[in-house]
Amino acid sequence: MPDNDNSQFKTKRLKFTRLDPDRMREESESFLETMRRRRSVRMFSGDPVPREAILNCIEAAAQAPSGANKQPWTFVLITDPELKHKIRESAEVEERAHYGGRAPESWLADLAPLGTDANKPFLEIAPALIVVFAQKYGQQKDDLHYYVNESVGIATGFLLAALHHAGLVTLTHTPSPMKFLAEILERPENERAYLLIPVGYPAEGCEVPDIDRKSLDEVLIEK
Ligand code: IYR
Repeated sequence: MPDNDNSQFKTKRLKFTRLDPDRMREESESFLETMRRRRSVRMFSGDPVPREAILNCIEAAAQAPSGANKQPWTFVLITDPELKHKIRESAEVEERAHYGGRAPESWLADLAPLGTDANKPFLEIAPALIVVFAQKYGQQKDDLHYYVNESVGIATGFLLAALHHAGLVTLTHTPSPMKFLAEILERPENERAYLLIPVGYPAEGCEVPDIDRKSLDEVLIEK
């Protein structure tokens, strides 16, 4: 077989409708307004969330592009209170170390405007947690995966946008190290926890840090 064997390259017609420029502007503006309202939330209500909606959001995330279409992700949806409790306990062990001296002073100073600390009650209060796992390789070690961080990052972005669009709030939580998640959730050797995402509704009177995003001029260079 030649090195660049094209016999597996099959195509199908792309489904695509062009939008007229006015409509395109409107759609993009409306999406921008929606995304502007997204905030990381740490004060959750315990109200349950519709499971179907979360499953749709996870399926939307799984539409992300990935290196060689390997789709190197697994999403674990946790609603069991006992598992949430275990995750909170283990996360807080790491976080106490982080805030109690493991993180350099400069890092803690950067976190000050966010008001975060080692207590993570939201890990039990939020009705659902989604843990995104990155698959370092496939079922076998010789089933290689490519651009795993990029692929899983894109899928996670889709997931956060989908959950927000569905009317739910999320937090991107990164207890570090996150090894305990693979252990508690009994994930196989090829998977590493990428992000822990509490999902739900904001608590009554929920407050968020008074911080802003950079303006377009600060993030855009046009040539
Ligand atoms: N993982 C810790 C610390 C933390 C780190 C960063 I960078 C943040 O943006 C926020 C928190 C925690 O979750 O508290």
